[in-house]
Amino acid sequence: MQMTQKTHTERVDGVLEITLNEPDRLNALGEQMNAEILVALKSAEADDSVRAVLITGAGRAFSAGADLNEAAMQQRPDLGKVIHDRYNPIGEMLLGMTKPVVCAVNGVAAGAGANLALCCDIVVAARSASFLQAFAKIGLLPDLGGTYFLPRLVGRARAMGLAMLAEPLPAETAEQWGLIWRCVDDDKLMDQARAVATKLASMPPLGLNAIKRAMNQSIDNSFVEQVTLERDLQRQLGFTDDFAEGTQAFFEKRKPVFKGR
Ligand code: T3D
Repeated sequence: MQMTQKTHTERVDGVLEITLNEPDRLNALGEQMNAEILVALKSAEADDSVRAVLITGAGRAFSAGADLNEAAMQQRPDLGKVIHDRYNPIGEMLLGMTKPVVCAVNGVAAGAGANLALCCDIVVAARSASFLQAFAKIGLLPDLGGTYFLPRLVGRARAMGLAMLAEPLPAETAEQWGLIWRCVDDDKLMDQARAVATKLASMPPLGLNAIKRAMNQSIDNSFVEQVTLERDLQRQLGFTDDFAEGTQAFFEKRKPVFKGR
C-alpha cells in the first residue's frame, strides 16, 4: 500500500483503489487532495496492468466537496482559476481515460464531491449515502460537470430542483432517478463495488474503452453521427485479438482471457 497524506492508493490485482482519506474533514477536496487524485488517475492510465479504477472515501462521508477552510482563507478568490487548475482536469481525466472507473459512494457526497462521483463510469452507493448539490447554499453553481450530467441523467426538472434547492437526495432515490447505477446495503458496499471493478478488470479493455467513448459522445451526437462512430469503433474492435479470443472461447465453452490487444 502506498500512503500519501490525503489519499491512499492500493492495487488489488488489476484494480487501482483510490481512497479519499481525510475523514475528519469529510474528505473535503482541498488543493492537495485534488492533486493527489489527478496523479493517481494519471498513473492508473499509464500502467497497462491496471484494468479498472475504484474510487471511494474513508470514514462516514464520500466527500463534502470543496474544502471551505481553504476557500475561506481568501476573500473573493478567483474560483475560475481554481476550477480550471484543480477540478476540470480531474473531470476531463475521468471521462477521457481509457480504463473504466467505479465509484463507491460510502456516505454523503456534497458539492464537487457529488459531481466527482457522477464523472465516474459506474456509481454504486451505500443506502445511507446521499447526493447534495450544495453549491446554491453558498452562492455558487454546480461545477465538476454538475450542470452537464444532471439534466442528462435525471432530466431538466429534477436537475433544476437538485441544483437550486440544494437538498440531499438519498441514494435509493438517486438509483430510482437514474443518477447512479445501484444502491446497496451499507455493509455490502465495498464487496459489491469491488466485484464490479474486478469484473471490469477481467473484461476486454479495448471493448470497454470503446463503450465508454461511444456512450460519452452519444450525449452530443446526432443519430447518424453516433451510428457512424459505432461503425468505426466496431471496425477497430473486429481486428483485435480480444474479439478473436472472445468468440473462440464462446465456442470452446471456456472462460476467455483478454489481453487488450
Ligand atoms: O474553492 C473551491 O474549491 C471552489 C469549488 C467549489 C466546489 C464545491 O464543492 S462548493 C460546495 C462545497 N461543499 C459544501 O458546501 C458542503 C458543506 N458541508 C455540508 O453541507 C455538510 O457538512 C455535509 C452535508 C457534507 C455533512 O453534514 P454533517 O451534518 O454530516 O456534518 P457537519 O457537522 O456539517 O461536518 C462535519 C465537519 O466537517 C465539520 O467540522 P467540525 O465542526 O466538526 O470541526 C464541518 O465544518 C466539516 N466540513 C464539512 N464540509 C466541509 C467541512 N470542512 C471543510 N470543507 C467542507 N466542504
